[in-house]
Amino acid sequence: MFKKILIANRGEIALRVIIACREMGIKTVAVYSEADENALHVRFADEDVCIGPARAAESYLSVPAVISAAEITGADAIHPGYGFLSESAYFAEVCEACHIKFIGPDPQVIRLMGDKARARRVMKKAGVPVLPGSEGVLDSEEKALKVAQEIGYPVLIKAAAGGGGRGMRVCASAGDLGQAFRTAQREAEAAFGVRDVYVEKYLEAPRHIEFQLLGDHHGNVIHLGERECSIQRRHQKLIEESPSVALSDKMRRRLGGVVVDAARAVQYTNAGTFEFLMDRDGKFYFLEANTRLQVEHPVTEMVTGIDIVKEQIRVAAGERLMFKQSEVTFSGHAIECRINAEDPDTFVPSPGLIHVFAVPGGPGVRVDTAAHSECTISPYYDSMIAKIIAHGRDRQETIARMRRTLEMTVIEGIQTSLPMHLRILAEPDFAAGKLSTAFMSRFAVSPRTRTLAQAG
Ligand code: MV4
Repeated sequence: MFKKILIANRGEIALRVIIACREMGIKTVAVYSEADENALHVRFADEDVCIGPARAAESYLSVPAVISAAEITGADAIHPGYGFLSESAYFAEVCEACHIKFIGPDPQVIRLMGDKARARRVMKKAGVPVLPGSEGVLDSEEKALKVAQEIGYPVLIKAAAGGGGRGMRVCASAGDLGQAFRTAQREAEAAFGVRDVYVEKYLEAPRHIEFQLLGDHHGNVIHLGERECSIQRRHQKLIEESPSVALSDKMRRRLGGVVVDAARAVQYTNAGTFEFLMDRDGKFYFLEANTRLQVEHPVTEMVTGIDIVKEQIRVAAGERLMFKQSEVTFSGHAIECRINAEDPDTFVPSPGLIHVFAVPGGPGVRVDTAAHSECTISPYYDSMIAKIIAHGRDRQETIARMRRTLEMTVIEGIQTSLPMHLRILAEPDFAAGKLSTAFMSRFAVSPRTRTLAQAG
């Protein structure tokens, strides 16, 4: 087992990894930018190294800075958390070359899943259902037109290097395909430096459901069920839950088996998430795979009782998964609300000093946060302040638990998305489990109050 792990991240996820390491008796190294000198991840790590200025490009995203910190402190592994370097195949390769274990899948698997068109092709071959679409990337409008003709409109043009909603263009008819194709290529080039795009049938208002996977280096792969993440706006998830009301036990077993087989086929190791869209007929289509620990992993931990971060560390060290599929059981229901520092009406980020921060605990409540009273939410990083996770016997009890927790949460000094979460939880459609990626459009900001920052 590792003796010392460097955490190449900040905020709540850095704390989450430190928590797992402490319980496993592993020493920790925090890295931090000049903006994070007083952050809790620095306080709770056994050692800490300042790796650069506030700008992430010069600190948390700097491969030489992070690797140097690991070498200086003698860390034998790096946990990348989410965001930053977590899905960089290059970073994983550099770690390997430096004999530092990267706690995540192998670089080849990260690279495969990073190319969405290739991932789609490989998953289809492995028996995972995908949406009708192109076989791979399309190098001309003519070819795109031909595919669109075959699968029928509307279609979605997606960047092969994209994901998370960046570089996508909906196209309603042949008349606007040329324009959409060229725009998508240009946006892909600008955002990722790669202009490759592919085409898929466009699904209107689907559910977004993802499966959590774990794999070890002994050929074992298991799934930990699904999370429903349909409540999002602008590709930022706001609320996640497990299980999804849209899945029966039978469907979970069936689809879980399909995902596990596909992961085995690509020799997937460590933690991963396979994202699906579900249409109104209950049919599932693979979207993309995320090769990192995800923000919403706690809802899965709450219903399975499995510590995903500890399993990541164990399998990276070459150990076997602690659980067989038959030992994975699901208990109750869990919901996570991501509390952001933002104006609850306009969604504009609201960084600054938090004077008072208090979240009641109580039965079935977990709070993952690096915030505290008199802490500062920096404008340099993402605006998530805390994840509040409620677990209950069933969905109804969980919702009641979440509502009482949010009502009794005090965050003073900055604006937060707490009121928005309470509005969502009060929606009859939410209580009824009638969710889709279009759910949040009912809270649309009127064009008059929209700011320039939001207009994109
Ligand atoms: C889609 C889609 C509809 N049809 N693909 C958005 C993020 C990226 N992972 C893929 N996304 C979508 N792909 C087809 N063929 C709708 C979305 C989508 C979405 C997906 C998941 C969660 C929220 C979303 C919000 C808007 C659009």
